[in-house]
Amino acid sequence: MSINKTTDTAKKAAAKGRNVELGPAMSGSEILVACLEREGVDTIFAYPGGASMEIHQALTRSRIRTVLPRHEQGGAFAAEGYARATGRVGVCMATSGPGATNLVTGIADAYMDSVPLVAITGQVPQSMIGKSAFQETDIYGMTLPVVKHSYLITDVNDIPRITKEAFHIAQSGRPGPVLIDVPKNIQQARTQPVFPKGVRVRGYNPDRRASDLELNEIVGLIEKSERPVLYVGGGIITGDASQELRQFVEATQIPVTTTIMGCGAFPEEHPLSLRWLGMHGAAFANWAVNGEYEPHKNPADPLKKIVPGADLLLAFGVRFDDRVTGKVDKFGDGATIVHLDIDASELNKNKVVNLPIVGGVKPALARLVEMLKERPIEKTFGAWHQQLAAWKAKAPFGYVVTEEVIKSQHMRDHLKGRENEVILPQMAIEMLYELSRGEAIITTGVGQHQMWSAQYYKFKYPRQFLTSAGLGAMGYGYPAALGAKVAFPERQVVDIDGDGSFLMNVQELATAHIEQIAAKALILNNQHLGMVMQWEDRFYAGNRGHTYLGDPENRQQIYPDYVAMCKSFNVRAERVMYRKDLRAAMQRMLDADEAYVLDIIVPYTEHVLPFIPAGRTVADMIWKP
Ligand SMILES: Cc1ncc(C[n+]2csc(CCOP(=O)(O)OP(=O)(O)O)c2C)c(N)n1
Ligand SMILES: [Mg+2]
Repeated sequence: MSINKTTDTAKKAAAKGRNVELGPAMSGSEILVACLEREGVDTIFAYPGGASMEIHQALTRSRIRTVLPRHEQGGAFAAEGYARATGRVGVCMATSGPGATNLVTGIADAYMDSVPLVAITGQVPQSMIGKSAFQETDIYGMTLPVVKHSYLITDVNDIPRITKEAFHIAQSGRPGPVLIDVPKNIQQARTQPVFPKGVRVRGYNPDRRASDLELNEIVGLIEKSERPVLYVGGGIITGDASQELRQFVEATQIPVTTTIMGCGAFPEEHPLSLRWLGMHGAAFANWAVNGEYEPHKNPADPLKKIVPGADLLLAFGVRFDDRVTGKVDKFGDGATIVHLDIDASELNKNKVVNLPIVGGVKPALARLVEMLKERPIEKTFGAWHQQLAAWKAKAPFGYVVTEEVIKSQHMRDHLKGRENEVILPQMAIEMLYELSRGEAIITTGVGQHQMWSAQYYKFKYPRQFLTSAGLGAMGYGYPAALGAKVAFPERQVVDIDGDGSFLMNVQELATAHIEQIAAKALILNNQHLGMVMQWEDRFYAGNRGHTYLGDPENRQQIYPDYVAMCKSFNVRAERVMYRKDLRAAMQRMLDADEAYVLDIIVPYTEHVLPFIPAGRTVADMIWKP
């Protein structure tokens, strides 16, 4: 056992009663697990291998629950699901090489959507690094562009400090993923650990606050405005500011639209909710922000605004993502834009705004509410609310069962003479909303079903809708549901998935069964990569470029057979074809106290509407069903 200078100093510090705890001598692996325990970690999603099995050995002696996913990507997504549902750090772990690279998509996802994640990877022994050793990959280098921070541990004595910093960095300020790469010799080295109680990272100051001067300016802008709109996002949820947002909205009567990341940040049934905006968002939200234009057939035609949109856009905890803005210079072009964000690097990045403010949304909204008590807004924005009501009435989310659907070969193949009993994907989600009374935690894959989930399930609470928004990673839904269900065993957790997305992490059915995690999956099975197919229909004259998922030799059959597949995993499942059977089947799924898959056969001919084609403006929005 070697105790180096760091430890000696720290030991002395401990002896002097400084803010540290001195542990008994143990291995690096044991120290790491002890650190996780001190961070309050109750669950880790971890898949072992040669370079991480030492840590698994230590985990067997810990009270931390280790969930064994059946693929590291599933483990990373599950950790994210846990983190998004709780707001606490999600923890996943993998071995070096392929185990580590399998985590990368999850890490990138956490980065894009600001999810607090600590990803631990085993690494080959330090003496082997750089020698193309068996299962060596430079995971530190590979993940550099998609982490908030990362560490390669080179001294066993650094484990407590690094772990403490990693958790602090992952969850403070704008949350994100932190990677800790641990060489095997460090895991095996022994020392007497010194656990710090506090943490300070030089140069890192996540607690930024807007000044009163800046906030006063916002109040002044509201007083001058006739048509204000709040455009809020995931920052409200990660910043735990929903309560303050609601108070601010009620004090000002300013309507709220959210990003997809922000779904649930403000109750979607509230009269001042404009639901979510952007490419597939509510037409009325897009008009509220941008104004209504004369329908625009040809991108070269001049734009003609017929009703003005917002004159003040309060962009709080958002990042002007292209799926929200479309053609960015036209976005909110009639408005004075205030952008408030904890991450200074987001300000003036995608959109140059009139008033950029660095600061956390929670303290800013709380302070604004206080200021408004002393200086209430005199206006009630009556005319603006009337205009918004007119837009809501003109273009609510809606769908119709068309002749095209009923007469399609696909429906004739599968419904066999009872095509009138067709289930549209939108209907299934509406029914889930009704039967779960809007209380379920919803996860999704990526595609049309994801957009319809956000449209037809109305979210009441923050952390209720867990979706891969920025990265758009298919395969996210079911493992994320497992993570959320582990965190909240008493709540209903339902993955609304696509057949393509579900198949990407289908192995996690084994995790669900073996670990007894009762997450449900509702597959909207259209036998296609529906969202890509929609673009084919709109922009490539319907030419199918490898978007059919069924068996081309046998189009009458649903392929693959998810019910048979679930059977092999010992997971309960049933297939529903006809509308008359849907309600009872869905109720059976919701009532089950174990994992359950409902495979719902739906047409592939539906398109998600509204639709603003990428890079275009609200004038190009297709919204009539
Ligand atoms: C990992 C990954 N690969 C490819 C894509 C591109 N992509 C976006 S949506 C989509 C189709 C998804 O199909 P499905 O899960 O069945 O959902 P649907 O659109 O049919 O509802 C594809 C292939 C992606 N988002 N993620
Ligand atoms: Mg599909």
